[in-house]
Amino acid sequence: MPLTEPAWVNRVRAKTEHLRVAKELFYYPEVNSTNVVARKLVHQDTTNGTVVISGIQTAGRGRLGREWKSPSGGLWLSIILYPPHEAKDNVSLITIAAAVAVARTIEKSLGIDAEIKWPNDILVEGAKVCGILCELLSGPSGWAIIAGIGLNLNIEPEDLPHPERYRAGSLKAFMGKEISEERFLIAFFRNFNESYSEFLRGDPGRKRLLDRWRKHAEMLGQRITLQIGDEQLECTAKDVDDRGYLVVETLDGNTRHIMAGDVVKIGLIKE
Ligand code: BT5
Repeated sequence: MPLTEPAWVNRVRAKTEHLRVAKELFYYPEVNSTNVVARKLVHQDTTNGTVVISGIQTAGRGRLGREWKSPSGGLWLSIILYPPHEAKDNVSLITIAAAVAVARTIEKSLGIDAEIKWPNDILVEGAKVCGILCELLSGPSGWAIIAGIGLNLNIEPEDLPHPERYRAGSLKAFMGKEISEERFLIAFFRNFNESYSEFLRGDPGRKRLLDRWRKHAEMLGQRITLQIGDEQLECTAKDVDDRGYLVVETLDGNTRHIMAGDVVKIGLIKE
């Protein structure tokens, strides 16, 4: 156990040991990427639901090799899951489960509205406060999914990146005060546990999960642009299907189901 572990980590452990997730929780003051540490733990056959948290990431990763800025004050964590079946086909649904858990935690614990932008962004007032990176890998006990979650909890605005595509935001700035990591994490793990349990319940559970997702997805019904490889697609976001793919209607009236992994960039067209 690192000596530099903050006292709240043990208090979180005490409240999560009965859950499917975060029974086992490893805290590091600094790592390159919690997803990379989680990958090593999968190869050591760590238990289902194990969580890795780090105070700082020196090489945090986003989708498609993009950088994820991870200064101190954020919550950088990875959850290791061994879904019992069809893990390979369900990475998108785990992203949906994680997004629902983050959005519900922000709304229920902090009392502020959170929007989910498919596939993996959580926004508050249009600013990205959380990004999710789910990765699939094969370990000694079969397929594993690593759900990497980056939350700008108590980050100072000057430490946030300023991407040209959208704004980044810190939850502390929206609250106007420091947020308790302990309380936020306990609530998040409970919500994730609930979302993941719905996912495991099969069709009825997944339907409830997708309905919750829809409630936070302000983009539904809006005109959007998608960059899929070299293709630029202008369309209307209609829904998310039972695999977690985005259902869109193209300008010529056709319906397409889009897989997150194929999308390089997604933008909202303001009308
Ligand atoms: C994501 O990628 O949004 C997924 C981010 C996942 C991060 C977690 S932290 C724990 C775990 N360990 C890791 O190494 N990763 C996961 P993407 O949609 O590709 O967004 C990346 C883009 O978001 C970058 O190109 C920047 O423009 C922007 N960005 C970088 N850092 C940010 C931050 N802290 N807050 C908001 N936006 C950020």
